[in-house]
Amino acid sequence: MAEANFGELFSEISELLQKGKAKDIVTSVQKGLDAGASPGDILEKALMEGMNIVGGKFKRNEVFVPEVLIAARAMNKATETLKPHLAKAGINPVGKAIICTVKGDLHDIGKNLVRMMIEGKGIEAIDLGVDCDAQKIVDTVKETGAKVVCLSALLTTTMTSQKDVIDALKSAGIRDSVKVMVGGAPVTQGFADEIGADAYTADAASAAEVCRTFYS
Ligand code: B1M
Repeated sequence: MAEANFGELFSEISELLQKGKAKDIVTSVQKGLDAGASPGDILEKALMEGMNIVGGKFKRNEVFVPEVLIAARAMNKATETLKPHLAKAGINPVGKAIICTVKGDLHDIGKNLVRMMIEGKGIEAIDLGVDCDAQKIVDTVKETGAKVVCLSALLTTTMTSQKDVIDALKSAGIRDSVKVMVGGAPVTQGFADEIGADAYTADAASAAEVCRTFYS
């Protein structure tokens, strides 16, 4: 497929995502990869583009939770297909990082993207999933010796759970042994400073870059 034609394929992928066609989207993503489209472009110009359209419709009450959920499932299927291409696994990981979506929050697409990107930097990601309790993070830091904790929050009501994790690390006496990175749509640099996080980044690629600096 000629480079110029990827635009058409990206629109097709975006539409499949908006319709939640998980099976078809995997086929189209694979088609793009086979034709030489960059995995990063498929992610940003097709998948994230489609998810932003869904997000806008959700905001304007043009679609509702079930539609968003099936779009999210399609997004997760598509990103799983992209994963090996985005994350060229390092043979010897440079270190471990814990990643999760914080307590009360079920959004996992951004968190999964951050995980894939940090894995692409040769870091072993310990994914604790969504709705993750602060104590579970403390326990996992102690068990694994992970150097970095990556916290994702998508709701204004759950970003405060990022502070709870920092407080729990302090109470356990291990705050200084880890770097805490925060992110997610409502999170800002100002909020990160306020809660005493070590880093804030706006997107998954920057998160991976900053995360990697903590292992040098
Ligand atoms: Co929800 N939702 N949702 N939702 N949802 C939002 C976040 C919302 C903005 C929609 C809206 O109103 N426009 C709104 C939040 C409003 C607010 O608090 N400010 C909202 C709401 C209100 C809710 C519910 C309360 C709805 C309800 O039930 N009435 C409910 C809450 C459930 C809960 O968590 N307890 C809810 C539920 C859901 C679904 C389950 C239906 C589904 C999630 C499915 C899933 O994740 N498996 C869903 C979805 C899909 C969305 C939208 C449409 C898309 C989110 C997404 O995945 N974006 C979203 C609207 C939107 O964002 N346009 C919305 C794509 C993803 C790649 O972006 O996660 O932002 P994002 O990640 C980015 C960056 O933020 C960053 O990197 C990524 C890009 O590179 N990033 C980090 C993320 N984590 C990072 C960590 C880092 C660094 C960067 O360092 C550690």
